[in-house]
Amino acid sequence: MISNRRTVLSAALAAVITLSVPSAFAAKPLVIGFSQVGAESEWRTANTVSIKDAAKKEGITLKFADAQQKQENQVKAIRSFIAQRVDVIAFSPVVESGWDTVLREAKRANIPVILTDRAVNVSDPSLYVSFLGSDFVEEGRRAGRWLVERQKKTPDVALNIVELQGTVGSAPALDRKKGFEEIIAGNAKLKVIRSQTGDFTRAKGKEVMEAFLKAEGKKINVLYAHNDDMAIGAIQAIEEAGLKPGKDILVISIDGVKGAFEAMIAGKLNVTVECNPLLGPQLMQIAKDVVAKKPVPKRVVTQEGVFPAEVAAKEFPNRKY
Ligand code: GYE
Repeated sequence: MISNRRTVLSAALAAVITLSVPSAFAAKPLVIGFSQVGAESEWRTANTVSIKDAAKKEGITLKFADAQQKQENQVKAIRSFIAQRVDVIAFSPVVESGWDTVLREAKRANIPVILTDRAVNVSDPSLYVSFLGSDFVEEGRRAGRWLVERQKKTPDVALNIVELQGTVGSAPALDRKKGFEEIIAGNAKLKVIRSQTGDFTRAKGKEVMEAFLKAEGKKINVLYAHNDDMAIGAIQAIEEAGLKPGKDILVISIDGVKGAFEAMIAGKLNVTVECNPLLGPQLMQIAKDVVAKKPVPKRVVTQEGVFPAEVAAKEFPNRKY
């Protein structure tokens, strides 16, 4: 009798275990805490949509925090993700430095960190598992190479360049400046006469271009903007000053958003160097692999092209952002 009851009990227990254990694992969705830079540009908007859509598609719970372009907000968001014990922390660091402390806290809590889009400058590379994003130095070089080629059409004319930099201390601003300078260095006909930040926004791009025009007037032959939004803002300033963007002043920018293609079709922008914001699907894959303890690459570089105004109308229907 007693042994019979035991058999029944243990059979019931086994049934509970077999039923509950696998389903408990299967039901637990992956939780990612993501700290986004902000909503400063068309690029950023496309990046946010890509990340949210990819998480949804994969059934991943995404805790999304917008830092409004402030590092302190990102640090707070990361600390709150640690407190909530998310499975993975991902973020696009607004600036390169100042991350050691908070990333050490994440490491101590055993939460893997994935960098998307922008790099950090940390003493210990084990503070993050992977960095997914573009090669910004190469983007700067591509912008420079376009100008060097263009200059060959008028070899005797010296070109005065003004530069609109991205957010001070951000990886894309530092690297796009560096890559561009590397290519134009040694070319006596190409000279940057003014360089200032426009914080990657249209409003700031316009404002700073107005100041450049006030100071240098018709001396300016070329504008190199670290993103399309600043170029689009600056184009407005150029027009308001009675000049023709794309003709009186050559305009070069980076990102390849739809707004840039429209400006090229209108003849106001000469070239955009592509920077792909659609990082969501790759980010989710890396996060899943990390949690599954699969090896992940330390660096994943996005593939990109260059689009001069001549191909803009043909390419426009293919653009996804
Ligand atoms: O180029 C700019 C955005 O980090 C690559 O940030 C990104 C840059 C992008 O605001 O438009």
